[in-house]
Amino acid sequence: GDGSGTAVVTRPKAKTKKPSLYRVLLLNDDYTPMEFVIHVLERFFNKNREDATRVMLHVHHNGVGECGIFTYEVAETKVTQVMDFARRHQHPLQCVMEKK
Ligand code: TYC
Repeated sequence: GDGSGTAVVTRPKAKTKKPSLYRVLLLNDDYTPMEFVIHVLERFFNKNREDATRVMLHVHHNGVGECGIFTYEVAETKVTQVMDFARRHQHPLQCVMEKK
């Protein structure tokens, strides 16, 4: 039923394949300002300041960290946006994607 008390007839549905997922990662470097990385995480990955700071510090201390998990097309768009933004600001920040 649908919770409304009415009878709802359902049929088995041919299930389509789930899309492959990709992890988008930021890489540490010695030159990109911490504040710039926080801004990138807020702007392109919709993180609040607290989460953005946590991810940035994780990358700073561990060399790499996850920004999010997306379908291929979205992940590719994020990587391109971040790389273009970093280059425009003349920072060496690297953003990559990997299959989950
Ligand atoms: N290591 C940089 C610094 O000390 C900060 C930084 C953090 C750079 C994360 C890149 O993905 C990065 N200014």
